[in-house]
Amino acid sequence: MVDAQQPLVQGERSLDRDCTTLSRHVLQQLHSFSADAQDLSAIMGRIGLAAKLIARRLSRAGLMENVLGVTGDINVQGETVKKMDVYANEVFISVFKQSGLVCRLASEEMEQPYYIPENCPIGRYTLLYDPIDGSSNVDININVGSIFAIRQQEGEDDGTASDLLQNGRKQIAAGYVLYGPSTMLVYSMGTGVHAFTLDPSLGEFILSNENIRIPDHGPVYSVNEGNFWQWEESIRDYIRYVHRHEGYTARYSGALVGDIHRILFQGGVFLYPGTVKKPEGKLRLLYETAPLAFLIEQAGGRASAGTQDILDVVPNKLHARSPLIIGSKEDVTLVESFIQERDREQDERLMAAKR
Ligand code: FBP
Repeated sequence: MVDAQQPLVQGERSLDRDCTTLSRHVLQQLHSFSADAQDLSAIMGRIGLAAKLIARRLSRAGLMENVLGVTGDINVQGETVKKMDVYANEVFISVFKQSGLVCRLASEEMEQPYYIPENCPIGRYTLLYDPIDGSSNVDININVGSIFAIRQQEGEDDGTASDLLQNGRKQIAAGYVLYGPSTMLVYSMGTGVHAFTLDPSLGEFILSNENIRIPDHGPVYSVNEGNFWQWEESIRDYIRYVHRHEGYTARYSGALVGDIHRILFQGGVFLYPGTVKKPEGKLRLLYETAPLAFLIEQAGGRASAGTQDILDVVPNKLHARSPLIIGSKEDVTLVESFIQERDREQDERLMAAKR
């Protein structure tokens, strides 16, 4: 007779771990088998299925016709669309059809939210996602990712999805998938950050890291220094500082998810600042910066737009952008201190000019 209180022996421990799938872990996190908990567990299960389908396509892309390259279209972001962007976007829509779970899907690749009529109004959840993050890496087989967030629909939707234009604290879950040497899914339901690794032999995401904590400081700074001359002086000051101080190392993969994954485990800071021409920067708030801010804050880190936390930024439109400074709390605070210093100097100059 097995005594459940007895510590699991090695065999049983690995068996128990092997059985800790994503959907089961969500129920454990929510400490409930309620209808809502079952729905969220099912939603995470479907995100896992989308990730498996995309990982399979990426792993064989080089051997298949018509999978890599561009479609010739320009998306709502003004960017050239990759064939993998379209495939991955459709995968996320397909896995939620006939689910009764998600009524709306809002994506980097779609100007307006996509409604799944058979899921509305019963499905009160909205999935916001970037189907392929790091698109510039896709055709050269370097790591890419998917980013997702789940929000609850508030009130009736008149077709504008205006209830989505709220700050990131309205997210009830968020995470990313990293398509790297192994495929990993990292998520949070607001109760810590947990990572799963896809076991191809099982076809299941299995728990590999639980309650991940980001170091308070790390050596990595991750930024596209090619934009140096387009930045505000404050950001240039920070980069000059890391150039002049021991203990810093530059890492920039071209895929936000890959850079955030490194910083989550090793510490450091990722920056995509605004530029003089585009002060709001490049990255999108609702399906890139806010989901990652939710995750990193849950891991004990910080995410800033420069003068306020990313999770407090209210989008003025579905594809709103925001500057991003994210990672270890000491490093994010250090970058902010350069911005505050410049703002203080500017205020002093303005005051002096008024006298
Ligand atoms: P996509 O979602 O279109 O790939 O854009 C986001 C992104 O590729 C991030 O993953 C990455 O950090 C950044 O843009 C790279 O931008 P840049 O080439 O300007 O450095």
